Amino acid sequence: MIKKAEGFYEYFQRKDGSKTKATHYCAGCGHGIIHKLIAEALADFNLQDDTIFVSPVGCGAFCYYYFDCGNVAAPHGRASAVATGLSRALPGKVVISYQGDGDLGAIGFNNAFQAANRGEKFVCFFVNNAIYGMTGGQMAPTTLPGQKTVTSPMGRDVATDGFPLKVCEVFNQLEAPVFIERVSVADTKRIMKAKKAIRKAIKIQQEGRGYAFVEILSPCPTNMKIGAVEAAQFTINAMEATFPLGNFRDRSAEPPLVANKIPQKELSELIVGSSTAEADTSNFTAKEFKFCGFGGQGILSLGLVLANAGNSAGKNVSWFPSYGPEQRGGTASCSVVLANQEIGSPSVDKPDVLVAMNQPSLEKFAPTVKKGGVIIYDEQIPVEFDLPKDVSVYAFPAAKIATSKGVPKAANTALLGSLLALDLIGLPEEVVLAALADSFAKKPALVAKNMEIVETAKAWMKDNILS
Ligand SMILES: Cc1ncc(C[n+]2csc(CCOP(=O)(O)OP(=O)(O)O)c2C)c(N)n1
Repeated sequence: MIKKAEGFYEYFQRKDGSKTKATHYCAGCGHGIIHKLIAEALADFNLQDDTIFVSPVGCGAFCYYYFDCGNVAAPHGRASAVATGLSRALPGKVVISYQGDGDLGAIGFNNAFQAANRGEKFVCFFVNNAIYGMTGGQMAPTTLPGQKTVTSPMGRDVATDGFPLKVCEVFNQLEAPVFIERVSVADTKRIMKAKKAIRKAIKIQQEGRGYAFVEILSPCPTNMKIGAVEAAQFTINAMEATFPLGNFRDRSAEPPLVANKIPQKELSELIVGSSTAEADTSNFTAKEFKFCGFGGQGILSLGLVLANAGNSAGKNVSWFPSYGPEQRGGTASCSVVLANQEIGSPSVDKPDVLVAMNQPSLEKFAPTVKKGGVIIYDEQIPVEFDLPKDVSVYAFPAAKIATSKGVPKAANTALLGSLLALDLIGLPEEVVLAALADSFAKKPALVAKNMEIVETAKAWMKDNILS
């Protein structure tokens, strides 16, 4: 029966809010047919409420106007990366990445290739029309040798433009994909085969079996500047010579690949700093720190001491360094999170505590500190800007204390002492000091001096701030 697929919305919205029953695709274009095959499958498998469809940039950019399921729009070339995130965050859901040959084969190739190589659990529908459609008919990675486009007016020259990218053949070299097939929607017989492959790939998702890839050859009469019948003929006669149809792989009946299990002990040896401590389930408020200064001031090591201390105390921890382009002297910062619960992002945009060792970093990060948070900076930093009013700010003589103890480079250790004095870490002091001592494992002679600096810093805080 010829009717609109039930997986579509009843009316298709447009940008201006108006509604229509027609798609935006040109006559003779394959996108509409492919949409219909997918929409039918989603409805037939009762999957609409469990599917997230990732629209690309390209002619398929408006998929979210058509498919009555969850929808997310990805930037150009990033649909496979977005699909990776969605499928990992929402296990058990069906995730569909829909991408053109410009989108997947050019700007997004590495994203798509790596997702396939990792065997992410989503299906990628790759619409190969041998041209950039939406932008007006430029040469795509899949443009055929000799094919004229607006950017290859003399025809694609393989000597300068390379050969058409055969994505199925490339992906077929990878271990992880479960299903790879190339189909076409250029005539009815081919559409029936495409329908089967599309349904199979979606079923594989429904069953959680792994990565599926379906390349669909699709006519683009508008950009090829030919009629719909000729475009279909071109797709069959010319495109199939370069992109032969067929199934490359179907491992859907085989048991899923299982990662080599690494014994727990070895794993903890592999992951630097992995803890054998019992997970802490006590009442602990997650804390986010930002340490910043010049490269070489020990900012990253200071963050690492905190992260290692948290690790020994059974917390979830993250330590996320950020370097300027220079090796020494450039700005460096690191974000540290200590939490009982799993850490969503290691990047700290709004720290509870900011420790700043140079002026540019203090100026940059001070406004980001959470209301009610704390800023500690070296008192030698000239402050020629307003510091936030709704946080506690301490100008602390870190460099002075370290220098007075004969180790000017240990200002970072003095700052650790100030954090302990103000009880900003929330971990037992002995755990923090043990992590500090560990950080000098290769220079044990420095441990005692650094402990002394911590004590002096704490004493200064007690005498000058806390008394
Ligand atoms: C980062 C970025 N680069 C370039 C573009 C321009 N752009 C939009 S769609 C497109 C190519 C689309 O071609 P294809 O993926 O083959 O899809 P089709 O339109 O043919 O279906 C390009 C280059 C963009 N939107 N964003």
